[in-house]
Amino acid sequence: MSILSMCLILLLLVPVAAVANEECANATRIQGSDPFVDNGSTFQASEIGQGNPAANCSFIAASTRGAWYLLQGDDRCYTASTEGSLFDTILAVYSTTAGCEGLSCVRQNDDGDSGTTSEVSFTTTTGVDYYILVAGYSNRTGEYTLTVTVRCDIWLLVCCKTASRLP
Ligand SMILES: [Ca+2]
Repeated sequence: MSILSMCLILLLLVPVAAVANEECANATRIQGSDPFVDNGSTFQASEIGQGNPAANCSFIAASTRGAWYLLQGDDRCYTASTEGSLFDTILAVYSTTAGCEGLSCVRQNDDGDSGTTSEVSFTTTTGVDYYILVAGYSNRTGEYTLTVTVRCDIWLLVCCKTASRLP
């Protein structure tokens, strides 16, 4: 057996590091501290796939690979940002009362205020789940930082008027 063959066999035997939250059903729950900060990589994530309800955000394609987060609505406004990420990200936010099959696009953003990372603000309703997808522009993947902050509790009405507009 050649060295090349042995290397190939070894490569096949080494398990590929899966992305734990690459599917909506396995979304990482956003809870605890404000801001909520999480780091990850979409490099090994699988493609969203044809017919996926996530595609009703127009920036998301069947070939999109990303990481999912779940925020339970509480009538407050939130801002999600990928500032600090190491690649050209996209953020998509969905609302649902029927889990991952009932996704409805709330807001999406490609480039926020700082370069090619993304930022979205949105208002939430108690009893509604909000799924946030961290993905890449034109199917790019890489290492990301997601920061979710509660936004303007005191000025809720003003914030929500601004945040409820689709981009
Ligand atoms: Ca971008």
